[in-house]
Formats: sequence, C-alpha cells, structure tokens
Amino acid sequence: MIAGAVERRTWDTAAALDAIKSGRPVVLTGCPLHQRVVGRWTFSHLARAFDGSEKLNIHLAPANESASSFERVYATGLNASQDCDVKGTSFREFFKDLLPELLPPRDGTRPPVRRYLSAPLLRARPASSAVSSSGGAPPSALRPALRDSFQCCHSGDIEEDLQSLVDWDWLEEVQGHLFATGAGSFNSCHMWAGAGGGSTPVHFDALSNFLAQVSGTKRVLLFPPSESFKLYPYPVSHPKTTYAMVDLR
Ligand SMILES: O=C(O)CCC(=O)C(=O)O
Repeated sequence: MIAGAVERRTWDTAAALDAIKSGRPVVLTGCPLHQRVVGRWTFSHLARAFDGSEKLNIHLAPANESASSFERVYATGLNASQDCDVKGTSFREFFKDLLPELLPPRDGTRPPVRRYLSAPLLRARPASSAVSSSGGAPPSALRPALRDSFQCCHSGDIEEDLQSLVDWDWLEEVQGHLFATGAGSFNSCHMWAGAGGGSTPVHFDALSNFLAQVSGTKRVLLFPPSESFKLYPYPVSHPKTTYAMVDLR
C-alpha cells in the first residue's frame, strides 16, 4: 500500500507550483509561510505570548514504558479507563507541566503521563466562512484580504505574532491556485505542541491542509482516499468517526 515518499520541492520552483496547482501532496522546503516564527516560537516565548487566561486543550496519555512514544487521545472520557483525558489549561500551565518531559529523566524514570497540546489559533470570520461553505471563490473584488478574513482565538501577543509574522501574501497566492482545483478557502489554523514522541492516530481531515513544522521533526503517513476502507474507519455515528480502527504502531 505504501507507494513512496511524498515529493519534496523548493518552495519557489515551477515543480512546487505544479504540485500545488494539481492538488498533489508536496513537502515545500524553505517555505516562507512560517519562517519568521521558526526559532521565535519557543515554549517560553509562547508562555508569554498567550495571555494566560485562555483554556487550551491538553491531551493526556499514559507513557509507554517500553518505548519513548505515546499515542494521544482526542475526546474527553473516551479512554478514561486508560488514564487518558483532555484537560483545559493555559499555555503557561501546560509548559510548567511539560517540563519533566522536556528535561532528561531523573533516575532513568519517565513521567507516567505525557501531554500534547491541541489549540485553535485562528478561525475564519463569519462572513468568509459563509464564502467557503458555498465551495467556490467569490470575485476577488468582493473578497477581504486573507489576513482580514481571520480572527485570532486568543488575545495577547500571539495575535500580533500571527498577524505580522505569517506570510499572508504567500498563503493568499496559494489559496488562489487551490481554488482553481475546487478546494475551499482556508478556514482555521491549529497549533499542536509536545515534548516529542507523540503520535496522532490514523484519521482523515475533511479539508485540505498545510502542516507547518515550527520546531522538531514529524513523520506523516498519507493514504489516498481510495484506500480509506482498507483502514477500517469507525462507523459514521461513532464518536471517533473521522478515525480508523487500524493501529499502525
Ligand atoms: O500534529 C499532530 O499530531 C496532529 C496533526 C493532525 O491531526 C492533522 O494535521 O490533521
């Protein structure tokens, strides 16, 4: 089933543009989208930049003693018997609680519970989400600049960072190319963070995505939609409906 590596292109080449225009998965090297937050968005910077009153979702999962990996869970109560849960907390508290995972283990023992943050950063303002739900692109004269069509989910300096450091012009240009493939508008931006070793279970996203890696590395396995049923998706009415029963570990 595994066909090979996703193509890897320098962001400003004709080959990169060709992959985007045809809707193929592509790794863009040097992509300007998030370059200005790389090196700046450290845990301590983010602990200052979020205003401290926000409630962010932290996924808790038991550490796997035999390996440095753990699988995050994603719904309150679903795995209560395995000591997994979702807790709402500020970025500052998350960082404090994460320190034992970031520091070298004392006496060789790892913290029993691992943490993974899943936080919305930006969402489309209502007028532009109405545009995206209709599926097509409105005439450009009627469209607000992409940056203005989003609102930040948090107050504090994080909003200023997102406004000024994300390359909105690049994103807007790419969105134009994607419209031509029938894709909808970008409508949200989410942050994931942890101390490493976490994995997200096999799932599908209903919308096209950019995954911008700010720090560390991530391995992503993609399956074509045509293979979905071979991954044993949960039934439509199940709480895990966008996830697969297959366990790739
Ligand atoms: O970074 C992760 O582990 C989650 C990413 C994810 O779920 C996604 O991009 O759809």
